Amino acid sequence: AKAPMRVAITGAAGQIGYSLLFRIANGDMLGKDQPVILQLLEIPDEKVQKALSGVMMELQDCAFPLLAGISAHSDATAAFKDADVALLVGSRPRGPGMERKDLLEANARIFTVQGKALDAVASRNVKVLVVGNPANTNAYIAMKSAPGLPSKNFTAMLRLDHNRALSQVAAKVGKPVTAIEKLFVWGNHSSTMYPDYRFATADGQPIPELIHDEAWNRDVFLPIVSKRGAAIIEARGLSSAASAANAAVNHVRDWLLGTGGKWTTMGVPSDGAYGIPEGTIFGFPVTTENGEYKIVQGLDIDTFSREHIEQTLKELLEERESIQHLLS
Ligand code: NAX
Repeated sequence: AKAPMRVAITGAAGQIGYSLLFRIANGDMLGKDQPVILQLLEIPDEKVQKALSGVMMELQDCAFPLLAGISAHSDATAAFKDADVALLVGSRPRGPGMERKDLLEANARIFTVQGKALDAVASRNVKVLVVGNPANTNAYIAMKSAPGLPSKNFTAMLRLDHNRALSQVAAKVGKPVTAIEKLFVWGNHSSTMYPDYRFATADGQPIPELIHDEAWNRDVFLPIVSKRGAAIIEARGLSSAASAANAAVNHVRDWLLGTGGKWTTMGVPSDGAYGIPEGTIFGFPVTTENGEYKIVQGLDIDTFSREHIEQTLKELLEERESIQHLLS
């Protein structure tokens, strides 16, 4: 039997955690033959820790065959000890009267601490996925705070945007999602991200030939994908949780187990591709193999795409600028 893998999850008593932990313990993320140990981190608040203990009781009550251990923590260096995978889900939500800048700063502090803790105690090859918003900038901060770990191991979640785009395109062309390939999303996980189906195919047929409608792309598809999070809050009274957990499972699964040549979307530190400054955590098309991702290179960027890529990059650089003084 395989040795258990250690998965650290922050914000474990939150909404996304309530879906995510059970999917991981069920083997959906690391495979049906891979035992897991869950190392859960939450804020020290007594009520939150109590809620976390309730989630742990439920995990036990599932009697998951692959669940080899669970622990709860309020300290990052304890939670991240020897972690093979770290899912940084917990972050500071926007409170009443809080400016965007305050939010960025509050999160910068959290992700500086957590980056340092990963650097100190996690596996030297820990794979980090940041879900907590602003995800790309938080991932950047964690990466910069962990100089002893490979930068390439710090990623941000664009997969929910990717999956949203995928389901919209599949519905538009009347094919199952499994028929669609080479679709992906550029940029920041925010309303500025840019889903791109110019290279996508459905059962091998180019999507741009099937959807011969620039107005649909611009006036329907882009707004639906970019405002989907808001539409869910409006409908449910709560933000996306099960779909976000599912996207996190998809992201890590593809990263570790490989896409078999297929493209997906990950927020990863730029290698300078497409004019995105090196180190910027940006949504790119990637393929994965043997636990490593590769940015798909050399795609043609037309004027419309360039504008959208520049817009999402600009936002990201502004976010970084506003927290830069907290790094070092
Ligand atoms: P919840 O507020 O339900 O849960 C967050 C949990 O994180 C809380 O229990 C809180 O106590 C905990 N937490 C806060 N600071 C922490 C810290 N320093 N260490 C450990 N735990 C801490 O939010 P939820 O709906 O679960 O969403 C979590 C995050 O995901 C939010 O930042 C949200 O904006 C973000 N999202 C990101 C998405 C993406 O695609 N990248 C999509 C979904 C989601 O909106």
